[in-house]
Amino acid sequence: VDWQPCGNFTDIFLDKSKNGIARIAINRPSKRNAFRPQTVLELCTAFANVRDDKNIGVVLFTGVGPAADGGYAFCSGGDQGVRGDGGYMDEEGVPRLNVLDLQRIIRSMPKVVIALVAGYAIGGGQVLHLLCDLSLASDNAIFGQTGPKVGSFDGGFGAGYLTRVVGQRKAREIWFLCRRYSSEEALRMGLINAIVPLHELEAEGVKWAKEILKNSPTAIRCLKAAFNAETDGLAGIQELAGHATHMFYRTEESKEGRNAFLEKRSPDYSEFDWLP
Ligand code: 2NE
Repeated sequence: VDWQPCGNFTDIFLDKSKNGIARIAINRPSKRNAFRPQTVLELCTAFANVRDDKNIGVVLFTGVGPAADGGYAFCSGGDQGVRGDGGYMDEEGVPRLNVLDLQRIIRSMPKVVIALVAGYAIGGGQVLHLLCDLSLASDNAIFGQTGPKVGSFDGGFGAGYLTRVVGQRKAREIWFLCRRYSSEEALRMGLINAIVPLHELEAEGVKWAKEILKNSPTAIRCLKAAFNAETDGLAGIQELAGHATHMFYRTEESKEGRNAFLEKRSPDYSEFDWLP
């Protein structure tokens, strides 16, 4: 892939290709790609950049690896080294949980986000992989929660959406016992879409992305919002409705309303049918 580096980041990489794919990678391998507030801020910036780029339809979200000690990770959650009282401390000493903003951006952006999980997806990193639309894992991937061990939890998407994906029994097991699960176990419980040999992970992600990119962008964006609407209440319906409005604005019927207002006349909708 003809990756072109974009932006000026310290904790992540953002690359784009000319064929509609972007790659966002957490670049803190020595910390198993744990995120600090700066990491999350950069991820939010990168995802927002990709969301606004009409040439990009699919994002591959991954972690840089291996680390110097040979260890691989997608993400090991919040950096416990900067965890203060009330959140993860940023450079100004403000306690933050800004990963929740990132979760919402990934979930609501009208593009397909594919997690490429090589190594650990643990804690808040497991939640990030869960929120991606699709997840491909290498054969060395390991999934799990540590929240109750380290005095934390994610009771939002981390518990609720996990339950939708793996069911009540398994979700409670994952959070209450804090065990680690192999990629085979993750596949069996529906946490991931496929297992791929480690060194083929990115190539497989690109293959899935290319297949998606052959399809209708509008159908995909509406489907993503529809899947979200099933679980996200009014916020999910808002997304889907927003796409409907977006499409309606492009019709002659909608334009007639706008034009009539601007021309200071009554709108004439007589040529538009009341279809069944
Ligand atoms: C990820 C895991 C299982 C990897 O184990 P291993 O044995 O492969 O590596 P090791 O030696 O533990 O880690 C390598 C280096 O990365 C650092 C370690 O401290 C170590 O550093 P050095 O000792 O070499 O200096 N590291 C790894 N994860 C880190 C982390 N999260 N924060 C800071 N440094 C980290 C193993 O490392 C592990 O279990 N990590 C901790 C996972 C964890 O508890 N994450 C936080 C969960 S809470 C959360 O993410 C969260 C939430 O629940 C709600 C909202 C927001 C966030």
